[in-house]
Amino acid sequence: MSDPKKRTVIVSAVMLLALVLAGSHPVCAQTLRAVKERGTLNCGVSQGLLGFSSMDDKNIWTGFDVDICRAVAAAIFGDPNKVSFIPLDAASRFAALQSNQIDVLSRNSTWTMSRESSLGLMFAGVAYYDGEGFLLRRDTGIDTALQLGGKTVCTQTGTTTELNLSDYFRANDMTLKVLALGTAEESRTAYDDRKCDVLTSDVSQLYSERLKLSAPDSHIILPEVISKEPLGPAVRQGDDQWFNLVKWTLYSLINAEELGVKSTSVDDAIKSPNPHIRRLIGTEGEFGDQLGLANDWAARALRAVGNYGEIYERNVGTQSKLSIPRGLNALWTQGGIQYAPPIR
Ligand SMILES: N[C@@H](CCC(=O)N[C@@H](CS)C(=O)NCC(=O)O)C(=O)O
Repeated sequence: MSDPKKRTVIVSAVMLLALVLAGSHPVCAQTLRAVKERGTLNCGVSQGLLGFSSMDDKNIWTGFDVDICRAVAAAIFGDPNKVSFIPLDAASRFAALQSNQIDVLSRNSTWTMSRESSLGLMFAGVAYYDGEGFLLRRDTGIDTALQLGGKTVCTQTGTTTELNLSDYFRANDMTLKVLALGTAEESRTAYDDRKCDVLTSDVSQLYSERLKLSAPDSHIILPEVISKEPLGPAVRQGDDQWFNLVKWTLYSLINAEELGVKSTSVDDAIKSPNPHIRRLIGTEGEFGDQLGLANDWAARALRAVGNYGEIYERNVGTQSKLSIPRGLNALWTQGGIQYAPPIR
C-alpha cells in the first residue's frame, strides 16, 4: 500500500473496530473461562500455616484458607478437589496473582487500601477478622506489649506486620530492634533459637506457630491486638464476573451458617419452603446462572466444605488443635461481625 493517506484510514478503522469489539465483549472476563478450560482452579496459599493452609500427613492440603478455594472449585466444578494449591511466601504472593500464575489468592492476606489502589488487586470479602499480636516466653514475666521496649522482635518481610510493628513502637516511644525474615518458618525458628525475644504476626498465626515451637505451653500471646487485619481472598482487578463469583461463594458460606444450612443438611434444604434458603440452594431464582455457574453452585460448595461455621470450627475453632475462640468471626447475630449481604 503506497498511499500513506489510505494506510492511515485503514489503520484507524482497524483500531476503531478493536475498540468497538473490546467494548461489546467483557474482554477481561476471562478467568472463569480459563479455569473451566483448564479443569482446575489455581489457588495461592501460604507455605504451611497449620489450620489455614498446610499439607496433612497424606499430602493433602487442608485448612481454612484451603477450604475457601475448595468451595470455589466445588461451586464451579461440583468437585472440591479440582484445585491446584500453589504455596507462596509473603513477598511473592501478589506478583503471582498479577502474573496469572494463580486465579485467586487465599493466603492470610490483609485487605488494605494500597493493595487495591496500587497493586491492581481486589479483596472479595473478609473471610477472617484478625489483628496483629505478640508471642513471647512466659518466663519473661512481661504481660503487656507496652513493656516490649528494647526487645528484639522477629517478623516477616513484605507484610503489614512489619509496618504495624514500627508504627506501634514509634507511637509508644519504645526502642525497637527488628529481625525481619523471609518466611514464617524462618521467623519461628529464629524465635525458637532465641535470636529474638518476641514473635509478632496476625494473632491467628501466632496460635498456629505456637504449636510448632519446641515447648508450646511455655509461650504466651499478649492481650494487645495492635492492628486490624481483615484477611480474605483476593483476585485481579478487571474481571468483575470472577470477582463476583469468589465474593458470593464466600458470602454463600456465611449466609448458610446464618440460615442453619450445613454440609449434612443440604439435601433437606432443597425441600425447604424458606425463600432465603431456596435462593441460597438454587431451588428459586437464577443466581448461579448470573455468576456463570449452575444454579446449585452454593449447594455444591456447602456439600463439599460445609458452611462458614463448620469451616471455622473444623480448622481453627474449638474442634481443632488451634482452638481459637470465634470472637469477631462469630456471626453478627451472635455477637460477632461476620455479616454477608443477602442473596436476592
Ligand atoms: N496478614 C499479613 C501477614 C501475612 C503473612 O504473610 N504473614 C506471615 C507471617 S508474619 C505468614 O503467614 N507466613 C506464612 C507462610 O509464609 O507460610 C499481611 O497480609 O501482610
